[in-house]
Amino acid sequence: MSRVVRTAAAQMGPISRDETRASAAERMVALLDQAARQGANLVVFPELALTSFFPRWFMPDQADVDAFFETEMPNAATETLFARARALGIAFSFGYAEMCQHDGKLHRYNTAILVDGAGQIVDRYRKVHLPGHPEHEPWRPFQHLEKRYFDPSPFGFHAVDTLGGKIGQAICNDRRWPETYRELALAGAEMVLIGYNTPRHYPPAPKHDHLQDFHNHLSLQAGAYANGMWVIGVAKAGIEEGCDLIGGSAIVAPTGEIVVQAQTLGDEIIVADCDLDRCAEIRANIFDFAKHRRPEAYTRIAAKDAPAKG
Ligand code: CDT
Repeated sequence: MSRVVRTAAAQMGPISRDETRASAAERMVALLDQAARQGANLVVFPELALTSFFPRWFMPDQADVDAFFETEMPNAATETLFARARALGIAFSFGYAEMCQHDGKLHRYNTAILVDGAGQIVDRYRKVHLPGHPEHEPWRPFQHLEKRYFDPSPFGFHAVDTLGGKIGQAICNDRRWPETYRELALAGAEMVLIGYNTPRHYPPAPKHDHLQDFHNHLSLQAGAYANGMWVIGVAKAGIEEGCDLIGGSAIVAPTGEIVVQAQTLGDEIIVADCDLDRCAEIRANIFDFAKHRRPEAYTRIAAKDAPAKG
């Protein structure tokens, strides 16, 4: 049986601070329709797809922060998106700011969900690697307050059975960490969906600004190759509230090759046929985990202590 997933990366252009969730969702429906016309079975949207990337603003009043969060999903703003995808039988994923209760406490996560072709949420992933800083740092031209506004996920990485294979998710900064891909590969993932919002300017190390696109693809391609899996990287791109976000959404094969890449910094669909059986090209050979992996030599990887210096 064929295990080809015709996958669309649905890059989104900027979302302004005053754009409503309903308007963002309407743009997502338009992208979904375009992907459907190209025969897609899966459409992948970016991180925090319903709002502007709000961690760039210091908001002393928690009520202003909470206004960017969703307390249920689907909700009034997204039910049209869910309904259209269900009618078309298309699976989709997108990121949003999630407020929820568990362990008797209120939590706020940077979350991505995967919805199957029948409209069921089959995976909910909360971001593990939260970048940035917890306090207001007025010297920066813009803030990156994910460490203030979100809880780091206690749930780790996982892969779910859907679309005839095993699919995993990660979010933005996760894609820079080799551990993300290896954890997902060990969970069996054959494809990883990764939305991102990446400013071109990195205030603590501005000399790397010209390398942002390179580091994006370097991470996605290395993760795909070293683990023999498909990686779908999807940007929110363009000048959003004065902040320059990189594009470069890409579908990367298990060989590490970019199969297709976005050409614009706006709303754009790119599509590729992702044959999950191609993972074996790498996993049955150079990265045959059962034959060649040496976990007994990797004990520091999961240890909590800081690594030795020098
Ligand atoms: N959204 C997100 O995780 N962005 C980060 C920006 C750099 S860290 C301040 C990223 O890794 O792309």
